[in-house]
Amino acid sequence: MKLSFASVLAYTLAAEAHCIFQKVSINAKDSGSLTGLRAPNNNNPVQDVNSNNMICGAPGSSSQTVLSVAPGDRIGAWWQHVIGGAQFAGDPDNPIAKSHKGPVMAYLAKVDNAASAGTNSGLKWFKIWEDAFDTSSRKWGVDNMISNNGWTYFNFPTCIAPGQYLLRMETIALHSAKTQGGAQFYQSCAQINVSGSGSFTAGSTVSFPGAYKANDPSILINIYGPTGSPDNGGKPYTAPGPAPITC
Ligand SMILES: [Cu+2]
Repeated sequence: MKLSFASVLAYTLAAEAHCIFQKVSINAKDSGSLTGLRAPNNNNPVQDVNSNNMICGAPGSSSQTVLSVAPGDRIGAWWQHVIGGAQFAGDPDNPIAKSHKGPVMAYLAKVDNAASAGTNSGLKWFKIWEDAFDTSSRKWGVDNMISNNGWTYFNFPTCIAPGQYLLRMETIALHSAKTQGGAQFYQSCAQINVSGSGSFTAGSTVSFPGAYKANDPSILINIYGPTGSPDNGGKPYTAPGPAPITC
C-alpha cells in the first residue's frame, strides 16, 4: 500500500496522541512529577483488558513516597500528553487528543505498604469517583479533563478507613472502540496514606485484570451518533466497572 506523506503523518500523530497520569495535587498543593506514583514510562495505552498492565499501566517509574490524604481532601490527577507535559510548544494533543472521548475514573485498593514495589496483582478494588458522560452537555470526562488543562478533580470520600491504599486513576479513550480491542486504557497508581477515622469497608470489590471484558457494552461501543459526532448519539453512557461507592 502506498501512503502519502500527509496520511503517514496523520497516522503517526494520531497513534501518539495519547496521555499519561503523572502528578497528584492534594488541596491544590502539587506533589511533584511522578512523586508517589507507579506509572508507565510512556503514554502508550493498554488495549488488552486481560493484561496485568490494566492495574497501574505498563511497569515504568516507581517511587518511595507515600502521599498523605485526609478524607474530604480535594484530589487532583494531572494527565498530560507525554511525561513532563506537552510534547512541544503549542502541542494540540496536550493533555490528550481531542478525539479521545471517554470516561475518567478513580479506584482504591487497600495495601499493607503502599511504598513497597513489586506486584500490583491480587488487590481488591472499588471505585470512588467517575466522570463518564453528561447527556445534556454531551461532554465526556475527557472533555472536562482537557478543559482543566489535564487536571481531573474529585473529593476524596469522607468515609474511607485510615491506612495505605493504591489510588488507580484511569482514562478510557473510545474513539476506536467500535472494534473489539480498540478501546485505549490509560492508568497509573498513586501511593497514598489515608488519615482520619473513617470506617468504610467495601462490600464488593473487583480485580484487575478481570473487572472489564473486551465486549462490555461500555468498552466495545460506537460512540458516534447519527450525525457522526462522538456524543454517543446523546444516549446515556455507563462507565465500565462497579458504580462509585457512596459514604
Ligand atoms: Cu491514543
